[in-house]
Amino acid sequence: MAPSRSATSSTRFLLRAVHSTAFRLQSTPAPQGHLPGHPNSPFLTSLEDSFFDKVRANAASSKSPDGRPGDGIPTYRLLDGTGKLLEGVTEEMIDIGKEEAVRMYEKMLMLPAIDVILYNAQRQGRISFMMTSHGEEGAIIGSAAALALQDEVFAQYREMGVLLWRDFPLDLVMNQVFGTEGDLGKARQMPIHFGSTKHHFHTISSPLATQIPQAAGAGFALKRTKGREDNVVICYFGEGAASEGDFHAGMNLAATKKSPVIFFVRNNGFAISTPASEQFCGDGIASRGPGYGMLTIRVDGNDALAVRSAVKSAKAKALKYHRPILIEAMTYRVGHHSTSDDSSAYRSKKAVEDWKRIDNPLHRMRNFLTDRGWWSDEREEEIKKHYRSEVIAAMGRAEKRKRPSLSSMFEDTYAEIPEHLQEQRAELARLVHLYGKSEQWSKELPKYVDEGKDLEQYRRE
Ligand SMILES: Cc1ncc(C[n+]2csc(CCOP(=O)(O)OP(=O)(O)O)c2C)c(N)n1
Ligand SMILES: [Mg+2]
Repeated sequence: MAPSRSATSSTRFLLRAVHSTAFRLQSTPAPQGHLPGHPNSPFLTSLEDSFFDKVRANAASSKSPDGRPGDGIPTYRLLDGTGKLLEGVTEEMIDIGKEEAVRMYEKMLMLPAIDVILYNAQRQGRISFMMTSHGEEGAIIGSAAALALQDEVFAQYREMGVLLWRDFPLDLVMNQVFGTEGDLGKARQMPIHFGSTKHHFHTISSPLATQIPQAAGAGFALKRTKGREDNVVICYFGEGAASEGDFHAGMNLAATKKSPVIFFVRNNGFAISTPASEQFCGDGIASRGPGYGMLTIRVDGNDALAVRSAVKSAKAKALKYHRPILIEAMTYRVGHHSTSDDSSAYRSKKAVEDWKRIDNPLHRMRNFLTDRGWWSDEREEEIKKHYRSEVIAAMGRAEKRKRPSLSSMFEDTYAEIPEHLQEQRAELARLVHLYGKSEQWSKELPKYVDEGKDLEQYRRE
């Protein structure tokens, strides 16, 4: 019987792990790690050499003996798998001081602190839905740290860290997730579908890839707006979303309109249960960049410093040359897709544990800081405790707040409420009037501001 896919891939994984350990012992103390789906991608530490915008026909046809895509597109990284600078990497290349590096790591730690508590809150039935960022902390915070606070963000859903980097308050995180009257979006979105004008973070939409053409348009608008010439758009999406038609529409629009947009694809190995190996046939998503005439770079998404420097450089190039840039960040989705998913149905728990050990973005950043004397075990404990109590306190506050008033759900889309919405509002008013005192409704209504009484004025009979 043919071995199952997971058995085959875990065998491959083990072989690679053994090979890389043996290699390390024999020749170099710097573990190179590997990347999901692209174990043969060579690592580059030169930023300039890592950008490309031409299809290299001869490279594309080379295959390794077992059919994997040969050397493929290289991956830019600065740190090795343990957080040590790779050979030849200078201070100038990392270009970061203590304050910013520590802040990056602290924000990276804040993500799992929130994720663990909200994931459990969903399991306890306190919120309806949750998506975590486990494993992608380096890609998200590294990219956020490279940008100005006014650069416009179009996110997919796994990028709460960008808001945290921009000091989006924990209370607003909780108000959104719990759908309270304090939510900026008035509780009209599913949990984790954030949006904040003040933080230049455009509201997340559930339909995949819709943000890509929107980002292309926003980039074009930025270019035409006086005073915004120094800003870019960053558009995040998963490698799965890159299979949507909107990906093509957005990439082509941005390229032809020369919009200053950084398309940041998080290649985390999965679109829910579908592994990247079954989603597309090319060399990742980076291989598509030259097809759009787009300057492109593949970066180790678990190396927060490499991500930061790639995004900084991408921004500079987008502004200097008036063109969009594609960044493919290679990472791994450690958590389940969402709370509606159980990933043990399609990947082994052991494979996840192995990926967590190799190239872990949190460990690498912690070691980097510790080696410089910028971090200590005591500080680690202290900040983790601090986050835990802050997150729990903010959750407690949100849980006590009311939901927005029932009548507010009909507002804000139109300046004047059109007749069909007025009819629906009158119907809700009728139902609340009729059933409001029933056992179930009388328990539910007090959870809303005005307890449904605000609707009475709209009753038509
Ligand atoms: C147009 C559309 N099709 C399907 C879905 C269902 N769906 C939600 S997330 C997802 C997978 C996305 O994978 P990827 O883009 O790689 O992001 P990741 O979850 O890995 O971060 C799918 C298929 C959707 N939301 N929208
Ligand atoms: Mg994915």
